[in-house]
Amino acid sequence: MRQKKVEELDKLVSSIATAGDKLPTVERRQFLSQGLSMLGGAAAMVAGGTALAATTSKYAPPNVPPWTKTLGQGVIADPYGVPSPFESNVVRRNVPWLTADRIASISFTPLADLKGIITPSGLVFERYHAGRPEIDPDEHHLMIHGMVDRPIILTMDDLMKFPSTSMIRFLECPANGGMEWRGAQMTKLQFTHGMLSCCEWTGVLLSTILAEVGVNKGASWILAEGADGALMSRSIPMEKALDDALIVYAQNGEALRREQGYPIRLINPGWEGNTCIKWLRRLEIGDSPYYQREETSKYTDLMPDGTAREFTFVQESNSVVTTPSPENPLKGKGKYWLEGLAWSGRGKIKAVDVSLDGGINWRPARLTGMIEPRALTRFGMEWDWDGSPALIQSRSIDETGYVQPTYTQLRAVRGSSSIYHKNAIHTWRLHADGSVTNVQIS
Ligand SMILES: Nc1nc2c(c(=O)[nH]1)N[C@H]1C(S)=C(S)[C@@H](COP(=O)(O)O)O[C@H]1N2
Ligand SMILES: [Mo]
Repeated sequence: MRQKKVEELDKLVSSIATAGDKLPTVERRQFLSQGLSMLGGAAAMVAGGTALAATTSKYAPPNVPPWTKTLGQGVIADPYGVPSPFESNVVRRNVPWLTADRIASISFTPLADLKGIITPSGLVFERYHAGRPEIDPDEHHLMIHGMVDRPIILTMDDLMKFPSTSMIRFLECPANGGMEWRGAQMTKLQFTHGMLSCCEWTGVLLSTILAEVGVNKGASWILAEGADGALMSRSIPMEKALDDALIVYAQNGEALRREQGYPIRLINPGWEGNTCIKWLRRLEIGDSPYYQREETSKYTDLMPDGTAREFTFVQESNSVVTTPSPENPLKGKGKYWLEGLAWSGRGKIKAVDVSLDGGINWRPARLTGMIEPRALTRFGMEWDWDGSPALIQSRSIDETGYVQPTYTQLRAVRGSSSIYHKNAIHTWRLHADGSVTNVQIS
């Protein structure tokens, strides 16, 4: 194993050109390393080999806290349950300078605070092109027409009569991380990777509906259109429609949230979130793409030779460490559970490696919990932090053998003018005081 000293690691932190002229200083990278001051305070005790912080609470055993001496709240204090007030920091947030208003905008999932792989419905990121419409399901319809034998208009009641299925799949905006690509360095994990969520989606396979209407020979594309003011629409290839595209009416066990497209949306598992049309009102079956705004002037990838790639549907494999992260700094040296999320639009995650020295040495992490195709997958690693600065990275490998690229590898193919589909290996710089900042290593 090659060894690297802290000072040498510093050299690895490349200074990428900040296209940040347009970006406020607060979100720019922090260039300077912090002093190597050791962390004071926090007495530690060792239990079962793990260093645990000594509690100073007056309610620690054997003392009895007040909530044990009184009766608690009765049932239905909250007819619809809400998180503890002590969790009030766990909320969606936006980046005000990113969009002109909150109508055509995006909010980000607080990934640093989440556990497991399911994103609670109230924390799923929101992306609107014309705001969130309020739709009465009794007044909502889904029209299916074009190259079909039996065009139909379905009510929501009609839709419920078809066989239903459920799948846990991630949803990611292809612009996730796009600001990093352009040189801005967001200060939090919520903003570097938070255009990402994972839910159990329930509904009717699009293939079931297509069988009902009878697709004509030669039909190869489907236009999916939303009922919002943007009439957001995308062209979906027939292969995806016949594979796993789902018309979704429920999310994490209850009706789809308004933010996610109530009463129905399309989910194209593993594909860019933009194709997952919300408030779905129309499916037109045709024999060529429809070249809508969101697949021509937007959501295409400008390549180094000046051409633009279109229809880059798949979200390639990606990963990020969630602890430590800017939101989850370390509190003194000792044992930790380093963990993160990995995902691939092509299937299951096969392995995740973690580096603590900016990509020089790698060691395998453990995949924990459920491993579903095209779903967020948890990884973790036991780690005894000796208190020295580190450059923490994760690298995912999916079941197709695809390995998450470095920035150098990604830019070699894609150049520097892209926004969408940034899946380069991410680096957190852990400082001696346990704080974590966002840096870029080429
Ligand atoms: N009708 C409609 N569908 C839409 C959008 C929209 O603005 N209108 N935004 C798209 C984009 S760009 C993304 S990334 C996803 C986001 O889904 P979410 O808001 O449920 O996270 O929805 C897509 N579907
Ligand atoms: Mo998006």
